[in-house]
Amino acid sequence: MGLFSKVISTLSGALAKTKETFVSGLRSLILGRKLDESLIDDVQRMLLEADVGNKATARLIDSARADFRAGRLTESRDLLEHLKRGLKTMLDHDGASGAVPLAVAAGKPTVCLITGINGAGKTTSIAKLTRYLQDQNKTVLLGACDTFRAGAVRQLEIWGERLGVDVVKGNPGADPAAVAFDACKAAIARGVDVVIIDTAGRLQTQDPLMRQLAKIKGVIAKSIPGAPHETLLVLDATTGQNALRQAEEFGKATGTGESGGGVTGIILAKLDGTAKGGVVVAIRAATNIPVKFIGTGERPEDLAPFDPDSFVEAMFSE
Ligand SMILES: Nc1nc2c(ncn2[C@@H]2O[C@H](COP(=O)(O)OP(=O)(O)OP(=O)(O)O)[C@@H](O)[C@H]2O)c(=O)[nH]1
Ligand SMILES: [Mg+2]
Repeated sequence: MGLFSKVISTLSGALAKTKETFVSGLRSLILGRKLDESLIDDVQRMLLEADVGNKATARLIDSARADFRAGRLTESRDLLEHLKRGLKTMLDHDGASGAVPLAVAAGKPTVCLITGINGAGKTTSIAKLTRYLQDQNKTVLLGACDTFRAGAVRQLEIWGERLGVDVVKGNPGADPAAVAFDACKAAIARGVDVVIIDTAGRLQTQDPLMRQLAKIKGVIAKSIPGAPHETLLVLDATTGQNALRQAEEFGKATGTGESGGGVTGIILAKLDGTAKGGVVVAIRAATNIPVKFIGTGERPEDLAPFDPDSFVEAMFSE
């Protein structure tokens, strides 16, 4: 089996539930029926039910309808191919195909700040990201800046022990920005490649906590110019349209774009076990934040760079 097909078959297993509702549903809806306006209406409804979102659904359906009316799309089985192509094009970031890579700082270390709401999968995703970076022969240091939740530091330390990476921590209740500062300092002193900063869960509507996040960022930027190089928002795919709203609102609340500010990428966790995988399409259509990784389980190896082509192939594979 080639590398591409291996990736697809692994992904395909993780996406089983999404495939069941989304693609199998589409297939049984479309195949065997005549292609007409009412079939296109039914497909539209199905895409919305699969959490693909209003914007993305409108784009896919408008283009299918236009092609149907112009006589370019005549067979129902071609509609499936049309949707597949449309999804791939829509998921490509800024017209470029392939996964959007993690930023790499010009000098060491690269700083990745991890944020998201409570229980989204931040700490577990950090463990997975660590494993991913280790597989690329990068050295990693973790900063335990969730000084809020009892047990959060210990949870990160346990991952650190398992993965063989050091964790910088403060006293319980310590200022998370001070811990972030210490982590950056230690990373510079030890010459590690990447420092990953864990933070407490917060809602984008909690002003004091959002200000605290800004303070953490400010301190990181002061100790390492240009950092954090990545601010990764972890979203829980099982929450469907809620995850989409968080992407939109966290993006706004933290600003967008320039280095050191804004959400630079999304880790979409818990894609396994959910039928709402279509949300990745909704996020892509509604925000300009690239989904950089997808989480497909609770083990360190259950993380994959988000590659639109293999994702769509896996979704449509039988
Ligand atoms: N199935 C599955 N479970 C996951 C995935 N990612 C995280 N989890 C589980 O989700 C739960 C919460 O994960 P955490 O990593 O602790 O989440 P968090 O965002 O750090 O939570 P707080 O620190 O409390 O805000 C844990 O039980 C994880 O094992 C995933 O990709 N798939
Ligand atoms: Mg956590």
